Amino acid sequence: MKITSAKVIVCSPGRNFVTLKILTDEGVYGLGDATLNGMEKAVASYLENYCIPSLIGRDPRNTEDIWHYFYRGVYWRRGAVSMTAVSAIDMALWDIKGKILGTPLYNLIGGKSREKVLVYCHVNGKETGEVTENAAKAIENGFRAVRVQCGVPGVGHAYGVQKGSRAYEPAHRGIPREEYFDTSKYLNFIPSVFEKARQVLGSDVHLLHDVHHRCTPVEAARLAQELEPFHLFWLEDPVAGELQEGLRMIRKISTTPIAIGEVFNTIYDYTTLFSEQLIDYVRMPICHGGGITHLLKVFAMASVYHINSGFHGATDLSPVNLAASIHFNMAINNFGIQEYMPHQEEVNEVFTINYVFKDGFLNIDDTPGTGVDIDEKAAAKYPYEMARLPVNRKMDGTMFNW
Ligand code: EZ4
Ligand code: CO
Repeated sequence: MKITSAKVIVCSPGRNFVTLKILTDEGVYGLGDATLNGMEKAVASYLENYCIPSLIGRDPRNTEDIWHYFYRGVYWRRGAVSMTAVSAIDMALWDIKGKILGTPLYNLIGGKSREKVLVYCHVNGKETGEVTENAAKAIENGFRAVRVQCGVPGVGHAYGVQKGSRAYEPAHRGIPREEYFDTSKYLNFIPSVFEKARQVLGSDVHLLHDVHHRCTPVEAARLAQELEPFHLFWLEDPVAGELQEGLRMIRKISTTPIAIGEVFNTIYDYTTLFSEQLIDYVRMPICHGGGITHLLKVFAMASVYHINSGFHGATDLSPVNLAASIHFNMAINNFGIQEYMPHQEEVNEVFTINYVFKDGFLNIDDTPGTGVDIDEKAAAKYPYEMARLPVNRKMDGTMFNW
């Protein structure tokens, strides 16, 4: 069996997506998600100009060798752009493997450890009352876990909080916007939101919060400690992760569980975090973290240290990635939770999906491979348009040093 060609499909049904399609001499093809929010064309170019030419003629069943070819075989290892490309190639090859063997992806990586996957949704609002109302609605709609973000008094635009009634989307068309943030106002305010949320929502629902790396270690430790009485499921990205040792201070001071890694891309970002048990959940998604092949290794190592999955699943990751995440979560023992934000309607014109949300869980069917398909004609109706994530400054204009 041989790879005969591959193409990169860039489209923008409401937001930009990059999809890799690998075709074979047996007529079977596989799909991988290569979307990197705000850097789509960089990944597309790396795939088209450098990766695809050396994929042609290889046997697509050799997922392990091909992974090492594109990771260790390349002099300039790691980095978000190249790892997104490696991930997309790997996902597409596992999709092909499932299709030729006639079985869903989860069967290739351990079978079912559970029947369905617990998810959390996003809830936010401009002020505490709106947030708790929206959370109550989410719980009524079946969610058992909600991520709570709230506007901060005195801060014009808090990242992670949607504007008006539009679907939440942190990237904006054109060059990056510059936004302003005040960590001290944020730290003073956020514990009161969770106090109110627990009063209104009770203790059963899982509450999560995303700091989006906006604290120093000592600030994050204070926040984790002050949130302790409200028993969060997790506190996400409390600090930027480049300095793994920075997590030590948070751990020493608080029992609030920690999730990190949506911007990480290899196991080497986690070695200290795992071996010193500084975190509880791994956020690194299939489409940025080296695909199925690499994440199987990451989660084998994580399981030794009682660390579970908590994959990134915002709407800037395509349905191909979400389906792969569900398969992965179905199969591994150390599953934690999956982030789930439903995609906009237009996205479903382009991608056919094989998963469904019910009563707080995502369920996936037994279509062979990953089970998601792309309609290239529909994709062509939505051409790419540049959109970037914001740049952040302190209130006095200083670039943040998180
Ligand atoms: O900011 O996906 O946990 N979710 C998040 C997301 C990220 C975006 C960045 O592309 O932090 O909202
Ligand atoms: Co996040």
